[in-house]
Amino acid sequence: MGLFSKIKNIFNKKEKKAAKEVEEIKTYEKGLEKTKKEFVNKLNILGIKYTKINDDFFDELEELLIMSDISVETVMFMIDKLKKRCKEEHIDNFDELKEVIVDELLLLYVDGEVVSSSLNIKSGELNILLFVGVNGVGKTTSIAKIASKLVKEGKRVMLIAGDTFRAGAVDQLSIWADRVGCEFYGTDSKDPSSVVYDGLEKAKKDNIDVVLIDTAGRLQNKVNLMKELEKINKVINNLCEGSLKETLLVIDASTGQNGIDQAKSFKEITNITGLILTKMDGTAKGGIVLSIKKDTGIPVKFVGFGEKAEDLMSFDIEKYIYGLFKEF
Ligand SMILES: Nc1nc2c(ncn2[C@@H]2O[C@H](COP(=O)(O)OP(=O)(O)OP(=O)(O)O)[C@@H](O)[C@H]2O)c(=O)[nH]1
Ligand SMILES: [Mg+2]
Repeated sequence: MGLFSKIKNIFNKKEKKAAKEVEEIKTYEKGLEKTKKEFVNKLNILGIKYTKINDDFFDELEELLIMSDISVETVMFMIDKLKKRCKEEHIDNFDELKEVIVDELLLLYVDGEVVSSSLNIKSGELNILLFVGVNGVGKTTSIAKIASKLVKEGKRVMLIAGDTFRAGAVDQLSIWADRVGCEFYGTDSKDPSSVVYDGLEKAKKDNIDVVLIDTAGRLQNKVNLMKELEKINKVINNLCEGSLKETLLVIDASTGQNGIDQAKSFKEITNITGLILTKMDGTAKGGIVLSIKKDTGIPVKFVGFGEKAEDLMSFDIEKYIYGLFKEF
């Protein structure tokens, strides 16, 4: 039995069990509707066109995978692997190949590792989460959504408004802090690293468990952005050595390959520990999840399926694969 069949069996059983699990699976399915329509339906059409697998089939499959925003390099790797398995396992029809395709897509992400999507948060100490990403991708709302989850878990949470560039950014975060019911520090009369300094002093005094720091997305160029993040990192290190647990890069999934390029650029600037892929609900480019870890080496920690707090989900590769290929 292939990996996907095993996952399907587990989830079919799960659907009869925990209500929370069922809700989560539904959110994945709904959030992936557009990707399913574009990608999975087209795969099925390919299967109708080619009942027997041949080179033309693989050419079209290659094209479809590239169109789904999986990088060319990864697609080539995947096609080679599929061809090899077809030969070795004597697969010559689409129905048999289907399962192999899904398994290989899953393996693209997992790649022999145990990939954890949970945040590196330790109890009994200060944990700092830094959020970075270009403008408009969903940094501030992701912070609010994650803060809301942490507050519900009973943690003392503080948001720090390190975006002092965009007019209204400090107020936006402060409103979120009120809504979520957590502490807040911010002022736009200082530069970001001073705000982070003062905010962290307050967090230490107030015995905060988790601090989430918002940053600006619209620094004119890479050098400026690098300098700013360097300064913020220095402040965190000087004041709270060992407390920076995650630097999370937020990416708008609908930007596809461009998002992967952003991840590569940010990786050069700072130590990114996890990705948040937002706006999956609005795009057919949900396949980006599968190749982004292979292309960048960074795991996906959260995926965003909508604007509500519960639409930001801890990333679960099995739920993702199931949501996408359930009826495949
Ligand atoms: N549909 C959908 N919308 C989202 C999602 N995540 C964020 N958004 C929306 O995207 C818009 C921008 O979000 P922000 O959180 O302000 O983005 P930002 O990165 O902080 O933007 P700047 O501060 O301007 O750099 C908001 O209208 C959000 O509601 C998602 O997963 N799905
Ligand atoms: Mg923002």
